[in-house]
Amino acid sequence: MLTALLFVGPALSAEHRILMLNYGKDGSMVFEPGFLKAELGDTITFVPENSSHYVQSYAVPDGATPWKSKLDQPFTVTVDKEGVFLYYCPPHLMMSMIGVVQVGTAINLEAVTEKSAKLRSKIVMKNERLDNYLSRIVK
Ligand SMILES: [Cu+2]
Repeated sequence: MLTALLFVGPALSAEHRILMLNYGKDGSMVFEPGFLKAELGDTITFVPENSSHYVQSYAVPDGATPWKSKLDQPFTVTVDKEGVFLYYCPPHLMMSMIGVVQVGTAINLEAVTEKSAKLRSKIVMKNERLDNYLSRIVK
């Protein structure tokens, strides 16, 4: 059993990249892609293509490890729990530099929706971006 898991593990897990950009296809101060569907065990690397960005998780599934990267440094996380991760770039939160990663099933959707309402009060520009990403969560 263990051997089988070790054998199939690497073949199934994907490596994703999310760029931290001053300008992307969703506008200025943006993660790209801002919504990502991943599977348990995948790795995600946040790549600071432009400077003055970092990433911090805001809502994570129960038991998941929160994220916090260093300014201007690439940051790799292996997603260790199923559910929705909502995150943002602290210096640009008010400009809607936020993102959503869904890992497997959105088991914590209710909690994320509740927390996102609190996050919304800190956003000054491009409020529709959060709704756009949340609407892409597969229920
Ligand atoms: Cu930023």
